[in-house]
Amino acid sequence: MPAPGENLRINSARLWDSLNEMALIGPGVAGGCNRQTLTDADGEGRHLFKRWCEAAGMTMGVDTMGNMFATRPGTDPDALPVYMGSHLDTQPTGGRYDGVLGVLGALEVVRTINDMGLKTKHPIVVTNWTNEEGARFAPAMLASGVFAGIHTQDYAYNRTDPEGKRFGEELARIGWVGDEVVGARKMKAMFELHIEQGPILEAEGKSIGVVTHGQGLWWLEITLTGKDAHTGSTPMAMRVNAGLGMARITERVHQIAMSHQPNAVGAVGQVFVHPNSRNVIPGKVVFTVDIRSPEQAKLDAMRAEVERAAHAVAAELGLGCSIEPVGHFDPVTFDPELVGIVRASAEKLGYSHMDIVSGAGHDACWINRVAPTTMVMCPCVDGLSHNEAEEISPEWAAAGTDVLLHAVLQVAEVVE
Ligand code: HGY
Ligand code: MN
Ligand code: MN
Repeated sequence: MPAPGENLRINSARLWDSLNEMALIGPGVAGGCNRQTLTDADGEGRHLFKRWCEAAGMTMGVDTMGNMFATRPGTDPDALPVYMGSHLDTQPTGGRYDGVLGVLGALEVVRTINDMGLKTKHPIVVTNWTNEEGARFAPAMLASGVFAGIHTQDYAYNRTDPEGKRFGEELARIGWVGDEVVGARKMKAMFELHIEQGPILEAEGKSIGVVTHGQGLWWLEITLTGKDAHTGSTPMAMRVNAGLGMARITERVHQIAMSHQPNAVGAVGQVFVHPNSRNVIPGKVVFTVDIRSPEQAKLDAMRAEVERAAHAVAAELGLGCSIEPVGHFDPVTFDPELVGIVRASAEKLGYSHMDIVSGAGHDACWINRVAPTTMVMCPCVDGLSHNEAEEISPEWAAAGTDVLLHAVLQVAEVVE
């Protein structure tokens, strides 16, 4: 059976409607979303996604990390399935498309295949990975990491959120502990459609990012301990100020990233100040450094320099200093054959495209360890993401999903 022609396209209006309907669950305060993992809103979004998948004739499987797998049967039940998916959880001030486009775009691919009455040899599976963001429970990509054998389930279940709630208990509370053994599923291939979350594709006027690599990441949680004291009556020379230490280290992180340009980034996004009272010198600060590079040597060098700088600042200020890695993956090279299929699909469909390295981490980065994997990206406005003002156009969403459709049909092998 020849591969479907370039006139086969997804239903863009249906996809856009589904994105808008999902965005109503866990709404943000500024037009985006706050559907953090394992909250009631996440549970509600999962139920909606399950209803949609079942209405599209798929059967839903769930594993013990809450990863969701909706299967469209193939003509050969023994053939390894072709997976596609991403994540439905969002940042606390997240956008409507980060992750969600990859899950609902995959659903739209199945809806379109159904509309066309196509059959494929390989089953097709639409996936929602639990806790990709790592905002509530670090690290990011936690459940795909367990699936890929990076983390144990016990480690994951015992991760706690800022209120001390445990991942395993929260997953049970929302009723999404499945019965499948994590990682037991075998894949022919996995595709992840995702917004770029950076400015390159829009700036270059390209509709499709052919993702060849993903940059590596370290999340280093630093705890500085000083001494709570009065901000008014304590002489400057007597202060043991953990807040000052955090400020100096934050500046050093920026300088270290700038010293490794191009292809290096670094920042501090999460800070907990204790006791966080206006007139108390902080005796303890816990903050996470996020450093990334597509180049292994730069990533390793930045980690060493940040740790050296943190201990040096702590010594200057008489602070205690402990550093715990709470997230890490090395730079990723996606499957060249699948990358070629994505590129050829974009060309067949007449979409402008360019090769790109993913700046953000994705579940695909872990699944790449256990199955041939790659990604398809579409632009986002001003490259903005992890911000409620995140925006894409319906045309960009449709272009990325059209490419996903054709790439998946090629790998799943249309039979009639
Ligand atoms: O941190 C990341 O790159 C992703 O958004 N979890
Ligand atoms: Mn994402
Ligand atoms: Mn994200």
